[in-house]
Amino acid sequence: MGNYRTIFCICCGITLLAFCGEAGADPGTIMGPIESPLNGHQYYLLNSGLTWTQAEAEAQSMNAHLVTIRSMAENQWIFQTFDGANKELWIGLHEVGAEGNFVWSSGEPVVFTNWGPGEPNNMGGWGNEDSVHMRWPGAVPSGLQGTWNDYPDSAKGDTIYFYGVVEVVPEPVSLSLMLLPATVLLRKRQNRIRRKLHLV
Ligand SMILES: [Ca+2]
Ligand SMILES: [Ca+2]
Repeated sequence: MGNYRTIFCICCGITLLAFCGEAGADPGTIMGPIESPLNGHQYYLLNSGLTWTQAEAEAQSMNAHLVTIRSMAENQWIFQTFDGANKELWIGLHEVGAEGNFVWSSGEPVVFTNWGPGEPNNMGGWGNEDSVHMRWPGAVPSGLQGTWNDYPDSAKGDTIYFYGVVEVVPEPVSLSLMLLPATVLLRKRQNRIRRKLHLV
């Protein structure tokens, strides 16, 4: 009887652990991590229904930001990787302060843009257009796909909901970590010398 009780308790424990593990998973992402061959950074796609501000907050909770795009090659990779299933994508560009002052939420300098014709035009019907998205494959007229548009901080675009793209930039290896093997060797040598001196 005691054995059955023990087995029952173990099974309950395993079930509880599995449940806790599942609850700990991030329910906000629907794709990723996907590593870009262009820069080695990891990318995720957030679930739909988030405004730009909410998507950036979700990215920051992952110790990251909405995606920063530095070249046309990166723009095309993001478009092809995440727009493939007809999605409107939030990117990390947004307007701060004066009209027209667009900055990346990551803090990186703006070295590349891919605005659509006439954009940014700040023509939101529901308020200022201060958040930037990449146009989806279904965008009309043809030719706008993959271009950028400023838009109100809304969960839904003209036709479909937005999905945020999150970029995780790997932490640079710190100098102390790079010097760690040399430090360990030096300490070992010092200890050897101390032991020898002690024997003498
Ligand atoms: Ca604006
Ligand atoms: Ca616009």
